[in-house]
Amino acid sequence: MDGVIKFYELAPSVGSTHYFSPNTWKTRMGLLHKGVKFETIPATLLDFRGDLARRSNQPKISAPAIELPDGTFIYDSFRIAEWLETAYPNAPSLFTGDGKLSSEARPEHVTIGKNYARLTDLGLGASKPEWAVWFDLFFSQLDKLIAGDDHRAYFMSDVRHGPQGYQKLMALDRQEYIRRAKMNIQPLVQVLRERPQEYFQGTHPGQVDYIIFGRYAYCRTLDATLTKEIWNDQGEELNDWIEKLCQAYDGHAQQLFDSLPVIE
Ligand SMILES: N[C@@H](CCC(=O)N[C@@H](CS)C(=O)NCC(=O)O)C(=O)O
Repeated sequence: MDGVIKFYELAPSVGSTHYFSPNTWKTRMGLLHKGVKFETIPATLLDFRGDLARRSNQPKISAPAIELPDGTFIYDSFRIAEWLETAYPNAPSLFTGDGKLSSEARPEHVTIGKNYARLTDLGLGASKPEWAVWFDLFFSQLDKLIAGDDHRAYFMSDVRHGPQGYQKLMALDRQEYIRRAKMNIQPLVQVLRERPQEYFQGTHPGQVDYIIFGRYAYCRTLDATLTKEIWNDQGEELNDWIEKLCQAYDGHAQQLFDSLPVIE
């Protein structure tokens, strides 16, 4: 593809590049996997609701979104992954986990890999409060990142979280959520233990890995100490997998993590 793809990353406030969104991380890793040249453009929640909704002519646009050189917008991390898979056939498949090119992949292999990724995406990869622990547990850290009167008003509003939603999220028993978050991680440790040295997608990383890594990155960008306790300290296998993905693509994720200020 000629020209650079624009990758709209979710920024917590104007001027901040503290990228925390689990969904945008899925796309960031997918773009790197396919070797796509892309330019990161920070956009706040209000930019998505206003400017980007207008320019894309897609009122429900959410983060992540990409804009192709011809002006076409694609949003939703899974839709973007499916698009990348077909638009870049001469790069490794995102769904087979065998390191082979998409053009060489058997369609049924891609379908199975895609179903596995989708199930993970709608499960551990999803952020819905009350069903997933992640959004709730890290909410008070995220709250500290959201700056600017307009952004704070929108972030705290009942439109986003339902009646008294913000107050309820801020008042949670975090210890109970930490316990449940650790339970969520157990299946991951187990799978890696059963298939030593492999990735979730297979012998090579794929969309399933990027979805899980997106969840990790969300935690890591909001609270590094708690993330170590919940993720890295639960098993050597998971710790090794995290390390491999942090160092992948010239240490892209590691560099981003290292550049973040600690949220006090
Ligand atoms: N399933 C979607 C979820 C996207 C999503 O919920 N993005 C959030 C940020 S992490 C968003 O942009 N929300 C817009 C809003 O709340 O106004 C995906 O994977 O792309």
